[in-house]
Amino acid sequence: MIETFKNEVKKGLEANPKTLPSKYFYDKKGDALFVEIMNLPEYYLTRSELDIFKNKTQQLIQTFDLKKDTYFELIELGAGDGLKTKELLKKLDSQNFKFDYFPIDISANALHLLKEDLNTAIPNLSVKTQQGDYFEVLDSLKESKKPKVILFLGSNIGNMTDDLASEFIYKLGANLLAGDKLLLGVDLIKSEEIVLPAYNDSKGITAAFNINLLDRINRELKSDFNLNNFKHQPEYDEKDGVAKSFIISTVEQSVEVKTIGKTYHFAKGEKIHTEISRKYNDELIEKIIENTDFSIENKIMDSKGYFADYVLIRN
Ligand code: AVJ
Repeated sequence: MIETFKNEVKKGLEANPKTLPSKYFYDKKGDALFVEIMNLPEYYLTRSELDIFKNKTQQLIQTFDLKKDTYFELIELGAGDGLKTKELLKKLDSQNFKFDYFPIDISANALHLLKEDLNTAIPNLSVKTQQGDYFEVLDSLKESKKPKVILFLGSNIGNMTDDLASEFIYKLGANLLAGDKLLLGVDLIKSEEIVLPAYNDSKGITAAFNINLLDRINRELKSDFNLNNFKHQPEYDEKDGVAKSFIISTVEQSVEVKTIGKTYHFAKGEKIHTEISRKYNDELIEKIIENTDFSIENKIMDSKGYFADYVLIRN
């Protein structure tokens, strides 16, 4: 784990332009900052998808095309606090659907809290928490042959390049049977005035979230990044629909990473690319699933048209 982290940091800091992988945002402090981000007024994504789960639940359920007398499995990739999913679970439960809910997450702690919360909120519900890697868990669930609905919400796929997203969805399909569904929640392409503030909030929480990556490298890889000499900078281009986050070196400086045994030089104004947050439209989604075994069954949007939950069917 720490070896992979070290190798990826080394590779990123030796690349030109420099990069660091966004998956390393999520240590204990990063998790807490992300929870704060989700509650920011500027971060519309969570509220938009919650609007869908609260007010378009019946449409979602209809598209899943489930029989009330057939057991199915509802599997969530990266369940987190389950805020949105709980709305769906409540409706499925009250309409007497028969199913098990399998929340998958890397964080055992998040899963423990989610299970406790759901046990109180929906006592009847069968919650089978699965800690670990998505594909390892899916592989173990393949055996059951029960109809499956997979949830991948929150525009989490947006951190992947389109090629990686295609590959990811293709691999999901390989773990499913014909007729199974994939609910893919994605942020839609919209104007800079709406998107950019979501990644540059006025309280500086997103900045702290981004810069925490350097703090994590300091702590875990024994480096001496001076956090005062770096700043957060988001960029968004409505034409291609990609939001990017950078860390900018505000002065010329050198930083030693002890466990790598190297010193890295930064020019004044030099950028480290840390994240992409892709925004989508129908054309992009169609392109991404083109070489997978899925097709689009339905697209359900929030009332503002900011966010979409695409229901894909495994052919
Ligand atoms: C969790 C990947 C959906 O890209 O919008 C929030 C992460 N980064 N603010 C996103 C994030 C900066 C978020 N996702």
